[in-house]
Amino acid sequence: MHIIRINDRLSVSAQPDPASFATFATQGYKALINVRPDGEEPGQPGNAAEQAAASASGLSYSFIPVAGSRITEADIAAFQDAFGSAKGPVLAHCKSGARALTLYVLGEVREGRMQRDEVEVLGRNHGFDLSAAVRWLDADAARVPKVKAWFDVRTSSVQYIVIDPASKHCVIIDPVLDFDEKSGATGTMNADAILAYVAAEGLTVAWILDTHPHADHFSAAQYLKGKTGAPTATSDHVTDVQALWKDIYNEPEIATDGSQWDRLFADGETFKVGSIEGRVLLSPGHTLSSITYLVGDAAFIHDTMFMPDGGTARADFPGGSAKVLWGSIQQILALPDETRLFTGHDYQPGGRHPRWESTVAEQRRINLHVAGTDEAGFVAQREARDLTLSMPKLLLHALQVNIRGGRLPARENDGRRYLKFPLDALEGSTSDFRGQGLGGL
Ligand SMILES: N[C@@H](CCC(=O)N[C@@H](CS)C(=O)NCC(=O)O)C(=O)O
Ligand SMILES: [Fe+2]
Repeated sequence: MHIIRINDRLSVSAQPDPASFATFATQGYKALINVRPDGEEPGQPGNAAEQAAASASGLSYSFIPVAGSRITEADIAAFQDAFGSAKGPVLAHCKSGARALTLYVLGEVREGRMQRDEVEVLGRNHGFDLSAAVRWLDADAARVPKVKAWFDVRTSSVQYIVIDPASKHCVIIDPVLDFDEKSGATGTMNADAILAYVAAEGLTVAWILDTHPHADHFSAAQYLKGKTGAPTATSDHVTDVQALWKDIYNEPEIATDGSQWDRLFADGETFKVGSIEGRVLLSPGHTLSSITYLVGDAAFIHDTMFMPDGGTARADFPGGSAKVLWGSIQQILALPDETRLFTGHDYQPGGRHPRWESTVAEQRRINLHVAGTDEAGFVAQREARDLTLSMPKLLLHALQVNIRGGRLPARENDGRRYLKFPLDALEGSTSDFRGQGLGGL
């Protein structure tokens, strides 16, 4: 296996033997980046073996598995992060070295340290054909709308800004209001990062959109409305979710008419992001009021499908249905093959870095829960899996904020806000007291 030195900081290679990692460390390498999905060919050592060998040799290790045809912005950012935080020279590998070098040059061009026209020359100088990297850059430059994503590590949520470059109008989708359940502290770090981007890029926020009442985090829609003046919107079916949870919380003062949002979208309704049309598709199953936003060729599919290696969302919350979810997924998969699909969560299967963008064609072909099955098979598998999942740790915290459109409960006479938890109220949910059922006190 031949190591190709690209510059002082980076070398690339074909698949190394983990037994040589200790030698790499003595040669001065500090970090190893494995860009190769497991199982590409027989005999490949794989992530777990490489991680163990790297750790035994004192090398830092990152797993950024990509197939050449499916590189996304998240992969490029993950490579730049791993490369940028390395304490010295980095050895990045895939099968031949080409994908590792491709991820590197795409990041360098996007961050302005290299020109598009230098890419193929650099490749040729080291024996690689980087024409696919140039095609990726050209396709990316032509993509409308532009999509910028933020991954929230605490809740594994993905928040988006969708931009019409011509008018600089944008929409914000599924922003997170930070919450630490141990201390009861709320925070606006995620939302403020979005606001900073809006300001730096000179964007006008046209809409603040929620795809569904989230069960694992608070929505920052109200906070962002206060800061930008932009209207908020969600599905008109949110009233059904409000009615359901108002009873669970026994909170008679919560309005269940959706008046907490500026607009409620019916299935098929449209809105504008500058000159680009956005369309709403009702996508229930995960919740009663889940919707997909289709903006140009980009669909924000939230908790229907995750990345293909993560499968699909659970369907066991109050009002959820695996059968209904299957129908919503089929509707998304009927969009044109090249439609970009942006998911709402990524739980990083196998410990890979966070990813959130796929295409209809990819999901149809390889989604873990969808490809090669039918409705009955999907429903059986989904329901069986849901029986094994605990409720999200913030379910009871989050719903009482999110059915109020992201408003925290009103301050009480001491000036503080309080959350309220019903005990033994979620009939049929899987509790961590598995097999012992809900309490009967
Ligand atoms: N461990 C997470 C689980 C969150 C969760 O249940 N997420 C939903 C989407 S809101 C889901 O579909 N999860 C699928 C899965 O965990 O397989 C938490 O406690 O917050
Ligand atoms: Fe969800």
